[in-house]
Amino acid sequence: MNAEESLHLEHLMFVEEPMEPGEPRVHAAWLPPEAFRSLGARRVLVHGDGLLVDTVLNEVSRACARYGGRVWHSPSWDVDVDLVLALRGADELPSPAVQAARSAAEAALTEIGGEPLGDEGFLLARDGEVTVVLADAPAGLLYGLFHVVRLCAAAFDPARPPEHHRPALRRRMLDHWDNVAVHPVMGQVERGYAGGSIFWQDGRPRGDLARVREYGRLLAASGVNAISVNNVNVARTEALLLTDRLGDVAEIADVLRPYNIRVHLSITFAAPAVLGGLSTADPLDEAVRVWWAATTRRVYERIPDFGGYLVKADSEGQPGPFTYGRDHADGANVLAEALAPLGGVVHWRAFVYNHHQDWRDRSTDRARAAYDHFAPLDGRFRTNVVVQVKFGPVDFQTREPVSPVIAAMPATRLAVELQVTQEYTGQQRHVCHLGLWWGEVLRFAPWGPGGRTVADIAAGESGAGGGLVAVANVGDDLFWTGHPLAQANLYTFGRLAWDPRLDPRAVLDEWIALTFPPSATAEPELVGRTLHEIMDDSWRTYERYTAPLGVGFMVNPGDHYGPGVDGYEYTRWGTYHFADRDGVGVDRSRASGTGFAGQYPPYWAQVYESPQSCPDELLLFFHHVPYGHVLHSGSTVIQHIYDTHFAGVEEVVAMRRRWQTLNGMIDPAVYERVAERLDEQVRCATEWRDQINTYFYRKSGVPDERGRTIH
Ligand code: GCW
Repeated sequence: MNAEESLHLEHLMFVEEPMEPGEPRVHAAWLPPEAFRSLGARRVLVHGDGLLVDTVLNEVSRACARYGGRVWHSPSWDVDVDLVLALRGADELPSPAVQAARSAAEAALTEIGGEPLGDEGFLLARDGEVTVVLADAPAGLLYGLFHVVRLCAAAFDPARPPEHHRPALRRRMLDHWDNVAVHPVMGQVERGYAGGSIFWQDGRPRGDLARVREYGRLLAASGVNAISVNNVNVARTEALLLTDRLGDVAEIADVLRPYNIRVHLSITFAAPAVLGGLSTADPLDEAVRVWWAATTRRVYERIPDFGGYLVKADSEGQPGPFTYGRDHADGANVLAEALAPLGGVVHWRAFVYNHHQDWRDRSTDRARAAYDHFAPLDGRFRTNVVVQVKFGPVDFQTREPVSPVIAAMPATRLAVELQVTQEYTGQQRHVCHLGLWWGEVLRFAPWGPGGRTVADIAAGESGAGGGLVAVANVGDDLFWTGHPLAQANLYTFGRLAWDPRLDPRAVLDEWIALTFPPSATAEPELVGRTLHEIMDDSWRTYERYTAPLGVGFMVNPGDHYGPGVDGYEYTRWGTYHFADRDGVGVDRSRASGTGFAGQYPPYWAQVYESPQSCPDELLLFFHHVPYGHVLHSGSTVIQHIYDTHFAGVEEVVAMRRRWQTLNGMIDPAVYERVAERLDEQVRCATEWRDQINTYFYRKSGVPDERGRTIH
C-alpha cells in the first residue's frame, strides 16, 4: 500500500473531524462513515416526531450528505423512496406508494404474529422496492436504523422476509468504574486499561461532551440503554455527584438522552451522614428515610429520566447497613422507597464477602459468600430493587462456574454482571474475545439441561427481570479500549444483552463488517477470516496459558496482571489454590469440603460434587485432586497443565503471525497498535507458561511426558 492509499484508509476509519479543534481524531469503532454507505446512497423518509426521531433524522441526513442519498422528514412529501422509517402512531403519508408500503409492513407484522413492538422493538419488512422500518416508540426507530446500518445492502434485498426485533432484556447496562478524583492507587478509572475517563479528569468533568455523545451513539448501535457514570467504590468527591455536583451528572444525561441511554449513579450508603449531616445512615431511621426521599426528588428535578442508584454496600470497605445491625434488604429498600414514585431502580450488588480472611482458616469459602448473604433475603426486596450478581461466585475469573445465587432468588429481580474491562483476562493488552464465554454463561441452565437459562432469569417473566450489566472497558484512549480488538467485547456485550440467543461468532461478524467495512478494506474476506482465526478462540487460548482447570487467581496481587502463582496464597482475600507436593485445587464438595457445591439446585450440585462427574474445566474449582488424577480428556492433571501451557503460547505466536498478514490491508494505526500489543501478549504468555509449568514441576516432581523445556 502506498502512502496515499494508507492515508485514504485512515480517513475512512476515523470520524471525519477531530471533536475539539487541535485534538487528535478518535477511532470511529463500529460506526465509521463507511458503514453508512449503503443507507446513505438511498432515498429515505423519516416519519414521526420526538427527540429520538430527530437522532434518526440526523444520522440519516449525515449519511445521505456523504453518499449522495436524500432524506425527507414527513409528512408533506409525495416522493418515491427506498427506505421508510416510521412510527406507527404517526399520520398517514401523502405519497400513495409510500403509504402502501407502510400498510404492507403492517400486514406483514400481523402475519408474523402481530405481537406489540414494545418500547424498543421494531419491524423490518420489504414491499416491492421499499424497505420499511416500523416502531411503536421512537427508541424502536433508533434501534431499527442501526439494524439497517448493520445489514448494509441486505436491508434492501427484495427477497428479505419480514423480521421483528425486540430486546430480550429490558435494561442493558454498562457500569463505569470511573473516579472523578484520581484515586491514589486505582487512578482515574479503577481497572481501566484504556487511559483516563471519558467523563472525569482530575476531580472535574473532562469537558469533552462531543466524545460522550459519540460514545452514546456507539452504545445505541450496540443496544446498550443505561450506564452508571462513576465507580461503585465511592470516595468523597464522587459522593458529591448526588448533591452538589449533580449538575455534572445532568450534563452527561442530556448528551446521552438522544441515544436512549439513561444515566444511573453509584452512591455511598453513608450519604445521609457524609452529605446530609445526619448522625446516622441507619436505613430504618425516619430521618434517614426522609433524607433519601428529599435528595432523590431533587435528583429527578434535575434529571427527569434518571435511572437510579447503584450500590456496593458492606463490601471491600464500602459502608452499608451492617453498621446498624440491618441487612441488605433493609438497606436496598430505603433507597427503593425513595426512587419508586419517580420511576427509578436500585441496583444492589451481591458482591459481598469477608476480605479479611485468615488464609489458615479452611472453613470460610469466599465462593459461598454471596449466596449465604443473599439467598435468605429472597422475597424481602421491593420490586424496584435489582440484586446485581457477578456471573461467577468469586470474581470475574477467566473460568468460574455460574454463580448459584442466580438460581436461588426466584422472588427477586436479578441482574447478571459481566466484566467487559479485562481485569483478569489480559487487561486489553491481550486479545481475549469474551463473546463465547458470555454466550456459555447466558445459556447455562441452573436447574439442569433444558431448563430455564441464566438469560431467562435476567430477562424475567415478561421482561420484568433485572437485565444484564457489565463493567465498561472504555477510556479516553484514541481507540476507546486500548486494544482495538477489545472494542469487539463492548459491541458483543450490547448485542448479547439485546438478544442472548445470538451466536457470538455471528456478532463478531457484524462487528468486523462494521469496523472494517468491505468497501474500505483491501481483501475484506481475508481480513474477516483472519480476525475470526485470531479472535474466535482467544478466550480459550488465554485460559490455556493462565490458571488451569478453573482454579483462578494465580495473578500478581494488586494489579492482577501476569502470573503470580502464590501471589494470593497467603493473603486475606480468600482466593487460594492449595497446591502442595501431591495435588492442587479447592475442595468445595459437600462430603469433604466447604459445601459450596451444595448451593446449586440438585442437578448441578450432584455433577459438581464428585471429581468423576465434574467437568474438566472446573475440576480444580471444586476439588483438590492429585497431580496424577485422570481427566475426562484422558490426560493427567499435571500433563494437562504442561500441554495447555505449551499450546497456549504456540497459539499466541500464531495469532501474531496471522496479524502480520494484515499489514497494509487495514488502517495502519490499528495495525500498529494491535501489533505492539501482540508482542506484549507473546512475552506475557511465555512468562505465564514458564512460571506455571515450573511451579507445578517443582511441586510435583513429575516430568513432562514430552520432555519439553521446563525451568
Ligand atoms: O474484581 C474486583 C476488583 C475491584 C472492584 C471489585 C468490585 C470496584 O479488583 O477493583 O472494585 O471487584 O467488583 O467491586
